[in-house]
Amino acid sequence: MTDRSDTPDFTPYAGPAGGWGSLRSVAEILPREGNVVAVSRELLRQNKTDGFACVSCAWSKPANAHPAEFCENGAKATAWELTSRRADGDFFTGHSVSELLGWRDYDLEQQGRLTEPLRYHAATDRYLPIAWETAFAEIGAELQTFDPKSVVFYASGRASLETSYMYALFARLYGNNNLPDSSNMCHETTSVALKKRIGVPVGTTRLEDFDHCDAIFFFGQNVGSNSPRLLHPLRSAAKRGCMIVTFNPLIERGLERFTNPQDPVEMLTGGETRISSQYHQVRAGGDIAVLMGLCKYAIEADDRTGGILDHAFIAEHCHGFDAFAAAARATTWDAIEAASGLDADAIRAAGEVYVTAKAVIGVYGMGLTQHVHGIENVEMMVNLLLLRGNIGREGAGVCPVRGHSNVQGQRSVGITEKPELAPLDKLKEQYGFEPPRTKGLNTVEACEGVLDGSVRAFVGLGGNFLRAIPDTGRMEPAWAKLRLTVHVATKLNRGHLVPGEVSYILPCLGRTERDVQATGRQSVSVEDSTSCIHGSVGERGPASEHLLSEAAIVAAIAQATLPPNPKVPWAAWVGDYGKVRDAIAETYPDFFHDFNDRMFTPGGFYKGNKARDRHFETASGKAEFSVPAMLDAAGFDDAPGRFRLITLRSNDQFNTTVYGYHDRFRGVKGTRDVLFVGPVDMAEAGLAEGDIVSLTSDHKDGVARRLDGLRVHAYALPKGCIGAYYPEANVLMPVGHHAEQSFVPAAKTVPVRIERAA
Ligand SMILES: Nc1nc2c(c(=O)[nH]1)N[C@H]1C(S)=C(S)[C@@H](COP(=O)(O)OP(=O)(O)OC[C@H]3O[C@@H](n4cnc5c(=O)[nH]c(N)nc54)[C@H](O)[C@@H]3O)O[C@H]1N2
Ligand SMILES: Nc1nc2c(c(=O)[nH]1)N[C@H]1C(S)=C(S)[C@@H](COP(=O)(O)OP(=O)(O)OC[C@H]3O[C@@H](n4cnc5c(=O)[nH]c(N)nc54)[C@H](O)[C@@H]3O)O[C@H]1N2
Ligand SMILES: [Mo]
Repeated sequence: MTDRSDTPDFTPYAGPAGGWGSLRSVAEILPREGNVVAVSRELLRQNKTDGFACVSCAWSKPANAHPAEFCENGAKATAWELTSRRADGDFFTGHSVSELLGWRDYDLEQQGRLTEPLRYHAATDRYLPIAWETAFAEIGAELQTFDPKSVVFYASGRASLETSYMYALFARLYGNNNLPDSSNMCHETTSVALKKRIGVPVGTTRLEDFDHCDAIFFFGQNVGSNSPRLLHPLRSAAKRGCMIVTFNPLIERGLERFTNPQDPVEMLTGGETRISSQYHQVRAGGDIAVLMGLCKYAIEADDRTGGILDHAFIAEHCHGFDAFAAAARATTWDAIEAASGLDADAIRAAGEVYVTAKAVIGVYGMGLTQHVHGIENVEMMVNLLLLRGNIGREGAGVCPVRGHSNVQGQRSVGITEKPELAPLDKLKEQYGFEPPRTKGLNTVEACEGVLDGSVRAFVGLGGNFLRAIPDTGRMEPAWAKLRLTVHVATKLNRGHLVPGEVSYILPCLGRTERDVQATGRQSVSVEDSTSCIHGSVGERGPASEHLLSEAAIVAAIAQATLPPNPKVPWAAWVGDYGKVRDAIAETYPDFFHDFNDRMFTPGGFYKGNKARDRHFETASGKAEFSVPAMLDAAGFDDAPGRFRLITLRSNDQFNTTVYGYHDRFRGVKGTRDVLFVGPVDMAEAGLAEGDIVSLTSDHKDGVARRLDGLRVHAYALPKGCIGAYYPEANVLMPVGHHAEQSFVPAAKTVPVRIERAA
């Protein structure tokens, strides 16, 4: 059953985010996955202290959880995991891999949960069931044959802290730091920029700050679809008069208005809360300019009247203010208008909110991080907040909204390609080995390694790497040349269907499922976007009796690959995850002391954050102002016929997982093959609603890349900006087009041209 249609419907959506629409959407999705009763029961346990941590986004989980502490998309993610469908041995016997490669992402995952370990059989071009012991023995024997430098250990940000710790240790014992994470495509820009400027790689805001701020500056994050639970604190803030100023090329419904589905009065009276007090449709890549305009406004107001900037804070805690202030004064409004696509008056109106607000939170997402100059975007956000001392006090702070439910946590327990971020000396002492000290491969470098043949093997702890990365058209043929691919997964996806010479799919338990090991029932833990650690216990019976936990799979591969080391008790760890937590506490005593005792603290236990306490562990020992060398984050010039393609998530997907073909808030029904184009651009390019067009790459490397069969849909977008869905559009993204320094693919400004069908 699919809601895809050959005659898709485009009708603007009139409702708010949340409200009856979200309940209806959940009600439509649940029966599709079967198991309505079971899923409904599980939803009541979601994000509760004694329940499981939602498998969808990483937004903070309150201590006093609402009876239904989930959102539309969290419900979909849970239903997706608990589906009654199964992609079992018969399914794989019945379909060749080449055939499945022709299926859509939706249809692949719709086959349901994987039930048995599978090995690729080249002669019949099929994945066929195999015994776990055989799989582990073969994978171990293969891994022993490689130069460690040629093997990549990827993690998608979902696996627990326990599994992630074991996985990172395994890679280092094996001999490399090749530990790219989904974060490398996501908030690595944040980790690099914030670390450099305020000394911590994460946000400084806590959930309770949303009760005390009087303005929120909201850049490039689609709260209604991607972190709907954040709508609750935003709604409360808006209701008590907090100003929310939004910058986004698209008008996203969740940032306009919201009806709380958990508020009976709002639901029954059709009440809704207006979220944004100002909404500015900045051009894609225009945020450095916007933020410079806001800073200029504040600095010049202070020059005129004094009393605007927090000079005491700047003097005591900041470095580089004078140079930055001079640069802001020298930047002209003309230049700001040209790069941002906004009127100077609009930015000044936002600036007035900033200078009058006592406490300001700066929220942002992929709209800032996924650009060639994404680092400068985040640095400018820091500059803005520093001007009025909006870091390190109540109701204020920087708030990157993380993606995967444990993506921040994976970095906290050693999944990083950067050796300086892992406590290598501590690991050496704890486990008696010489950890590798050379830098490992990030996602972009791993892709380059696959293209040039220097990467020979890929192990994926979850995710859909080959579909999420850029340049999928070039990457897939190169990928097939790998010697070994191993995927630990819950559902079939396209990345599994380009097997290396030797290839395995290893099916694992999901977080909602009961995990019983030698010492009994196990729990795991995750870290949310605001640095709080939560325990999580799965309750449901496993999707298949053959599934193993991720922890057990990682340990078994490690044991089959590595020489025995009595200091690394893989079997004991798998038997009792509490022992892994003890090991984590020993490696990271500052953050994880008394881990087992604290893991079920309501609201999570807080890791602490030095910048929040105004201890800035940067090169200068102070928070650093920085002067950007450019105002346009795109990293390429405008040219006639060249568009900035924004790759978008629909309201019916979780990354590469497509739940359905509706994007309710954007009024799209029945298709994902859409090109959103602004009316002026449509007229200039001679396009009409419904025209079928292609996009071609317009990157400086001259490589031919194209995506056919997109239906033009008129949509309010700034001039020169167009939108299409990820991951379908990834074929247009050059591997080399990424944020400088952080290497995050620049998915929000991809240079393309529109070609009309012949
Ligand atoms: N339901 C659901 N939830 C999810 C996910 C999902 O796919 N589905 N994914 C998870 C993951 S891993 C992540 S990282 C997060 C992603 O969540 P977000 O950070 O919200 O990411 P996107 O949806 O890619 O886009 C963010 C917004 O940036 C805007 N934008 C694009 N370009 C620019 C720009 O140049 N400037 C500004 N100011 N805005 C811009 C877009 O219009 C869009 O509204 O969500 C997580 N949660
Ligand atoms: N063009 C473009 N590209 C992008 C982005 C963009 O905005 N635009 N966003 C980027 C971002 S922010 C991210 S985070 C990446 C996402 O990249 P990934 O994290 O690699 O991709 P996902 O789609 O989240 O992975 C989905 C798969 O994870 C597996 N899975 C689900 N749950 C579990 C589990 O509990 N355990 C295990 N082992 N496997 C599980 C299933 O098999 C499922 O098919 O994509 C990036 N790519
Ligand atoms: Mo992400």
